[in-house]
Amino acid sequence: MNAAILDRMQVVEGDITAESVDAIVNAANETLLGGGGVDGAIHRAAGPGLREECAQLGGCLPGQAKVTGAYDLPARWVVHTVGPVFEGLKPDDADRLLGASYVNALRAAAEAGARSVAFPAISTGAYGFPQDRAARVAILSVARALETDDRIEAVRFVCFSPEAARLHRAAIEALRQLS
Ligand code: AR6
Repeated sequence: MNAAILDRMQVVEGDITAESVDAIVNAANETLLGGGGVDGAIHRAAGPGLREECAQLGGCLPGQAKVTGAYDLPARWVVHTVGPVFEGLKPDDADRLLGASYVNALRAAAEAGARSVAFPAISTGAYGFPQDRAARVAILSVARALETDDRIEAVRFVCFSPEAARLHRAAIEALRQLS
């Protein structure tokens, strides 16, 4: 992997609702009507306008992504994607769906006009994806998407624990070794 691509990817530990990037990604469910985890935090911080706009969208399938405004959040847009529920899927199928969530969220953000995007660790909470496996899929799928799309200048992986941050940094370093 080209080092210049990896330099557009950054890992931080923190709360994604505080990120002042162009677009933050929400790990939503198929209804897009809010929930727990990062979804709950984003809806609480954005205010009721976000749920009203989401209610017009007709839901979202796993691996797909839809864009809304960001209301009271510092970002300009929220990109809602639905990751896979790990249990019950073949691991390869789960990987493919998780990768699609990252790639489609990135594309939707770019089409809205975003140049910087922040991601949470999609599917690694309620949806039960093993954290290390999810971090490798997240980093590889975003790196490949950035290779062919120069609209997005910076991607930030906003990790909610030191362990998640460590796993994402390790996945970037593993790709750097291949460059
Ligand atoms: N900022 C960044 N990351 C966060 C935050 C935050 N404020 N809060 C939690 N995380 P989850 P999923 C991390 O469960 O697995 C919801 O109810 C968290 O530590 O939020 O995709 C939806 O409505 C974990 O690593 O999302 C769906 O029903 C990661 O975000 C379902 O959960 C994702 O955990 C989606 O499950």
